[in-house]
Amino acid sequence: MMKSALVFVFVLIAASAASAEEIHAKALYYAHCAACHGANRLGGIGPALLPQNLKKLRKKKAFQVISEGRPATQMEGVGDTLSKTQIQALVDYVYSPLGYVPHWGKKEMMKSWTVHTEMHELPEKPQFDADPLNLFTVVETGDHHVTILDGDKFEPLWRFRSRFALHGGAKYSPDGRFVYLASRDGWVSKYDLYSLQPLYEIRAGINTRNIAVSSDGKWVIAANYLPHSLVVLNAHDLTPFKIIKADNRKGETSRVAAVYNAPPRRSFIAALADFKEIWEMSYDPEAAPVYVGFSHNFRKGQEEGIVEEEQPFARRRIKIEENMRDFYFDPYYAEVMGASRGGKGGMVYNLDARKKVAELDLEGMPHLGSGIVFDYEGRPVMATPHLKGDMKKGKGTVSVIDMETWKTVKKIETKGPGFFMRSHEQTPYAWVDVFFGPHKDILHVIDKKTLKIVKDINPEPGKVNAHVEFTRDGKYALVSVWDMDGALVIYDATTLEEVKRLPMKKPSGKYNVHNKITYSKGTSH
Ligand code: DHE
Repeated sequence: MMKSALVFVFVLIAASAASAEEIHAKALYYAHCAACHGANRLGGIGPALLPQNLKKLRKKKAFQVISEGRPATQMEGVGDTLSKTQIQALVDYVYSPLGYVPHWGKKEMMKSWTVHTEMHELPEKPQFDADPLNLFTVVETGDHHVTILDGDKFEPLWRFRSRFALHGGAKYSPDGRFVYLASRDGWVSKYDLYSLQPLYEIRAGINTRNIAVSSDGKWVIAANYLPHSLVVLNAHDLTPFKIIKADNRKGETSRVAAVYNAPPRRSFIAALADFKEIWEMSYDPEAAPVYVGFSHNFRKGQEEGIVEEEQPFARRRIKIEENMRDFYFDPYYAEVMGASRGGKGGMVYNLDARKKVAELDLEGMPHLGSGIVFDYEGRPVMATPHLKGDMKKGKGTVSVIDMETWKTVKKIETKGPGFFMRSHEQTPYAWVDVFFGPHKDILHVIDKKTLKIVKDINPEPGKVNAHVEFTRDGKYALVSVWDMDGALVIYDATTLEEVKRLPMKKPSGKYNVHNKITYSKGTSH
């Protein structure tokens, strides 16, 4: 009681410039929310309550959660204690920007570091009969759980509670034994797929975009919106190795849009959301130095000195003409295709020459991150759905681009904008969902030889049916019924007939171990 009174006084003094409503909302926040969600809304045992972290939660729903709580969690409702006006004040407060970029250093990270089981305690072999390379990690966003699925029998091996709001693809160690997952709240978690248990967790950021794992299995890197940073973790136990501030030479900072592993280059590539730059950061022990300029001594005429950025993970900056929102690599990781933030087109940069080599006819927000590659008429092409289209009329596009000439081969008309696309080397078809609009329940099956839609599949009419992933051999396609009362529906990838249905809670992405670690051309990386 004493403590909350003191905090209240502190808030009043600290917020002297704020309006009466803001002070009131802050005081309510300190009294009812801060213990779990952190004094500065940065998160604690509960998720961070910042506009960036609440993007997926409508204000109306937030009002309901604050009033009634969340079932099966520690979140209790305050509907009996607070008035509707007070609850609305809390909603408005948590959706208001923080106004500064919070600090999240090694000390804060290490405070969150959690050890469930140590690496040296693990068995050598899988503790089950299933093919460990044909497992799927299925993220169920409905109740924040993850299912590890046997990809031969389509039976769950393990279901566990995940961190709040996982986002982005599951990433595996190069041998497929360990899976790494990231939450929008910045938590990175490592699990052992042989013994089906959690190992380590750490909060690498306040608002995280995605993670990538190096090809030597030594590093995990997280791209953050908050704070403006990339964080390199030791893949072994997830302890922080290096924090790379996302700054330019003028001292300005940027959000990091995404980071990916580039296997042949032995480096990570990141796109900066607020700078016209892409960065390449090498983890190759033989990496050449990255020169950043001359020392001040040289300029004063005293002593010549070239300044290098410390390796590993020194940043090689590639200047680009427009900020990249989303990107994709050619199969050799020599070139990077980017979609501009304005949604007006695309560009290709050569990572060695550090130059633009082509422009792409890619209007309408292509979702490059979910692009796939396959051979068409003897040439590699890349296919990507577009997030923009005519939702009301049910019109969308999949663009198919020749990866040698960078010309558009075909724009396939779809029944609405799609989010995810998938194929497999062993299947003649590419599958794309229609995530938005009146046909959101349909998935188009496209013949890779003719680039024509040959069938529409509708696993559950009226619901969003989306995101496909193939089994290791490409014989089965797994589709999500994206609903609280949802399912994972398994199709024979040749006959296109349903073979099994498993009930799940809003399953979003699913990731096959083999397809991911071999960087299959039909799946995301
Ligand atoms: Fe995602 C992957 C960014 C909204 C579900 N999404 C990714 C990746 C990025 C990204 C950078 C690649 C991560 C990786 O695998 O390494 N997503 C964005 C956005 O900028 C966007 C449009 C806005 C935002 O809120 O961040 C966005 N994404 C969504 C959603 O609304 C989705 C549908 C539901 C959700 O869970 O938030 C969603 N994104 C996904 C999924 C993947 C993903 C399922 C993994 C795809 C894969 O197959 O690899």
